[in-house]
Amino acid sequence: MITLYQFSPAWGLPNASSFCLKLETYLRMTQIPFEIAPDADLRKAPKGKLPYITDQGKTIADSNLIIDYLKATYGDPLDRWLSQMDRAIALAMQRLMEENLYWAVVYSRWQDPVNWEKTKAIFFDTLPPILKTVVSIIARKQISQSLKGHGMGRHTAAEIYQIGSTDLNALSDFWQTNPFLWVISLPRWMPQPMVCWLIFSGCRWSLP
Ligand SMILES: N[C@@H](CCC(=O)N[C@@H](CS)C(=O)NCC(=O)O)C(=O)O
Repeated sequence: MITLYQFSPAWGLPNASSFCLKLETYLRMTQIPFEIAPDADLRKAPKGKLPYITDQGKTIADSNLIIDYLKATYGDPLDRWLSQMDRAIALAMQRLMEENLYWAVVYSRWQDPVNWEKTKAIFFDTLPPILKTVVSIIARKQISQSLKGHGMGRHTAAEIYQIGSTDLNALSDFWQTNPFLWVISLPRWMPQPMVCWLIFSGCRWSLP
C-alpha cells in the first residue's frame, strides 16, 4: 500500500500545497490505493519538501517524479494516448504554473503582510505560543531566502503580482482557445471547471 506524506488539509481544501493537492488528486483519479500518513514531518522528507511517498520499500520524493514512478509501476490510464505535441504543451503549461506562478503564490502567502497572519495560523497554530512565534519567524525567513534564490523575491510586490497576473491571463487565454485541457496529467475529457479548481484552489486563498 502506498503511503502519502503531505501537509494537513487547510482552508477547506484537501491541501494548502498545490503539489500535494495534485498528487492526491492523481492517486484518486487513477484509483491507486493509498493511505495518508497522519502528521507528516517535513524534517523527515528526503528532499526537505512535501509530498513524498513510500511504496514497496521505496521512498520517492517530488510530485512529478512520484507520478513518473506511479505510471511506470501501475500503468498510465490518464495520459497514455497523448500525442508528442500534447505532452510538450502540457509540460510547458505545467512548468509555467509550478516554476513561476507558484512562486508568486508563495510570496503572497508568506511575505505579503496582508496574508501572513492567515498563513501563520494554518501552518503553526498547533504549536505552543512561544514556539509558534519562533518557528514561524525562522520559516518565513527561509522562504524569503528561497524566493530570492529563485529570483521572484528580488522584485517589488507590485512586480510580483504583475508577473502572477500575466501567467494567469496566459492560462486563461489558453483555456479559452482549448475547450478541453490536457495539462498536468489530466485526461482530455476532464471538464474545464474541474481543472481550474485544481490549479487555482491554492491561488484563491492568497492572491489579491
Ligand atoms: N518540486 C516539488 C515541490 C514541492 C514543494 O515545493 N513543496 C513545498 C510545499 S508547496 C514544501 O514542502 N516546502 C517546504 C519547504 O520548502 O521548507 C514537487 O513537485 O513535489
